[in-house]
Amino acid sequence: MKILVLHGPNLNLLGQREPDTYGTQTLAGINLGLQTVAAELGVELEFLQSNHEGVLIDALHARFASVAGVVINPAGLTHTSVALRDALLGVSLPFVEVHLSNVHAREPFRRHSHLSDVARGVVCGFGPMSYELGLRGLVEGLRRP
Ligand code: CA2
Repeated sequence: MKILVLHGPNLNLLGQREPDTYGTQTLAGINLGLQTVAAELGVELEFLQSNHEGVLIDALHARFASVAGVVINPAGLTHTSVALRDALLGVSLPFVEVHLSNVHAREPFRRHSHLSDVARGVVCGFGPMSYELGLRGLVEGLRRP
């Protein structure tokens, strides 16, 4: 089983800026931690980070036939992107939305997500562990008969 892990805009800066909000872990470190969980679960991961909405959408179009589901941190696109929502619905892939920070404890505009109501699940506020919990939840759900 292959899972696509998508990281949205600015997450390439992790570990270099705003450690009080997003922690000190780099994106490479998060991906490495996810690889350990994936090995335990017996699944394969494919990673992509992009600062461009269209690149993320193109990746969904290109990969939907070869992956079983998606773990996505849509970053700022969470709160703005109808196009990303349409793409996730369009490819009919089960996905989990994850956030490092607790978006409900921050500015009011972060409380709305264009994706949450069509996600299998949403995990936020646990730092890099949000991704790991999201991956575990997604795979467990996909394996349930
Ligand atoms: O908490 C999260 O994971 C977010 O998805 C992060 C987004 C933010 O817009 C969402 O509301 C919540 C921002 C990602 C920006 O990442 C940075 C990392 C380091 C330095 C600056 C930005």
